[in-house]
Amino acid sequence: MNKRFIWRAIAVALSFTLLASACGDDSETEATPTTTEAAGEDTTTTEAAPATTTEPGDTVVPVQDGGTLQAVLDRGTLNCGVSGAAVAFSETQPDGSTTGFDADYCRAVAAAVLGDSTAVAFVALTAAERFTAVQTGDVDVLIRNTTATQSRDTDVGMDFAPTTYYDGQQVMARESDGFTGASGVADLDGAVVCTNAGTTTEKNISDAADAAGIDITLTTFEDYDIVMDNFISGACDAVTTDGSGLVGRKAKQEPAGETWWIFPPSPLSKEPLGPVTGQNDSVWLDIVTWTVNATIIADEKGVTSANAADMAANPPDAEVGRLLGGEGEIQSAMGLPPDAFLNVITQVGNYDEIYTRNLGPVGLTREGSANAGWLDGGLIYSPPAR
Ligand SMILES: N[C@@H](CCC(=O)N[C@@H](CS)C(=O)NCC(=O)O)C(=O)O
Repeated sequence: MNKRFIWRAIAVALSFTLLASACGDDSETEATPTTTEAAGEDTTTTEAAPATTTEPGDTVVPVQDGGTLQAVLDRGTLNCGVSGAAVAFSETQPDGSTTGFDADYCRAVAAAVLGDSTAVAFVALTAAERFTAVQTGDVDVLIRNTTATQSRDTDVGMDFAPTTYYDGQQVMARESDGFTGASGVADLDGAVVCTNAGTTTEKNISDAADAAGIDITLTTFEDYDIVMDNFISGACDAVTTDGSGLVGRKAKQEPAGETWWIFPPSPLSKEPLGPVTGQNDSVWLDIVTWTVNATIIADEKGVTSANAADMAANPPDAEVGRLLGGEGEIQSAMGLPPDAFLNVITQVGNYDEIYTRNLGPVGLTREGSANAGWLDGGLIYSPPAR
């Protein structure tokens, strides 16, 4: 290990020991399918999927029980899992309200289902807590900087709606520590690198350090606020998470007179972030999926919160007419009212409005990024409302 970092490794080990009892188990805590089944018995908002065994040759009937939709309609409120501490994505404000890009997607789902974007109960969850909350039905949907991965989709008991933000993991360190111009994991040899537990982040950085043939001290905390406290105090040489998270934290927390360097340009990983639902409620997954798609189609077609009502009355083309509830509407097939997506766009806005309002202020621009629309060279694309 590089000697200039050894004292920091000792300091962070001590601070970590002190914090461990307050933060609980900081080890990888993604819940297992066993947890899902046990916790599912307690759920009041979703029915656990029946245990089935499929033999070769069996006809597989997709589960379409609509349980979550009915639970939300009966309750009159959407329980939406967020971070509450993710800058520009979901931040709990001093007055108790929740703001941000992810929070607005919670509002969009509430507008689609309940006709009221304010009918949301935000549930702040740490990364380590979030999957159990989906599996048990404590939240109807999780919209919390969550990366879609194969194992989360297939093994952890969850389903993923379309990506709302294409991200990638990056690293941030102090320029005064000599990291100016650092561009790769190899520059972290001997460093104390901190992140939060229960994330793709902790696994990716270990893999990247191994691949680069360097030694790092990786320390995880349950809460990203504590990660940043340790970075600011100097106990961590570098922090790592989704690039959007680092940009947000730099915008909000960089002390005057100090410069934090975000290693450019290649991310360590792909982190496609999007909403998550409990497994095997295909009606509910359709609703969340098409709510996201509706915001993307509206963006592509120039339908905004300001003009959606006019566009509904005089649609510029048949797809916009269908999307906004006119003749040929297809929202009813999901159990939604025909004007569900008109409510989404008028009350919350299209994709660009949601993005620009929340992510623009911290400097996350769409132009030239994967989050540009597909017609502008980006990846934001929806299948047609047909
Ligand atoms: N996208 C990754 C990381 C998610 C994550 O926890 N990101 C951090 C940094 S943006 C975060 O949300 N922090 C806020 C918090 O801990 O509440 C994952 O799904 O595992």
